[in-house]
Amino acid sequence: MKSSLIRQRTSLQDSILEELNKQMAIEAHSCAAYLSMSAWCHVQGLVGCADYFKKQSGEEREHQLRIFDYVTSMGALAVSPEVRGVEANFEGLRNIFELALDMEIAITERFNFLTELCHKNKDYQTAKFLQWYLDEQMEEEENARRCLELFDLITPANDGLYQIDKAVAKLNAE
Ligand code: OFO
Repeated sequence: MKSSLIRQRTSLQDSILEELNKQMAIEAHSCAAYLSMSAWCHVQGLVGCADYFKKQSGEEREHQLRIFDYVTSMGALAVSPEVRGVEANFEGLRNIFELALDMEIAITERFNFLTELCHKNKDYQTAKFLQWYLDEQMEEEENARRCLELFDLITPANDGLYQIDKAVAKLNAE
């Protein structure tokens, strides 16, 4: 490869690059996990929830690519992640909602950690880039929490599941 084609790394420090690549892998895992939840909902006939989780999956892919674009635009190497350990079977819809909320809370904690790391290393540019994710996580956690609330508000007998499915479908439109 001609050396003129190799881009110079700029201000992105190794420790931050490593964590951003790790975060891309986490977003890719969330993307696959939501798609798996969507598939499960589909075979249960819960099409509203299936559409909701499919949309969530697409958003996680966008989150991954946003980091990919940032890392590459900084002249550093973005690593395309391998995705493993995606659950395909679930105990029920409530279990899925609980897993989704846990996943989003864990991701919020990751972005808090990443932002703190940037401040410690005086990388204010990446800290600014991460602010979008912190805002996004508030919304993601709120939706995941709302799904669980719906489950508790509407008795999950058979007709209750139908109502939950319709109510979750509306979250997509908001
Ligand atoms: Fe990308 O973690 Fe949810 O939003």
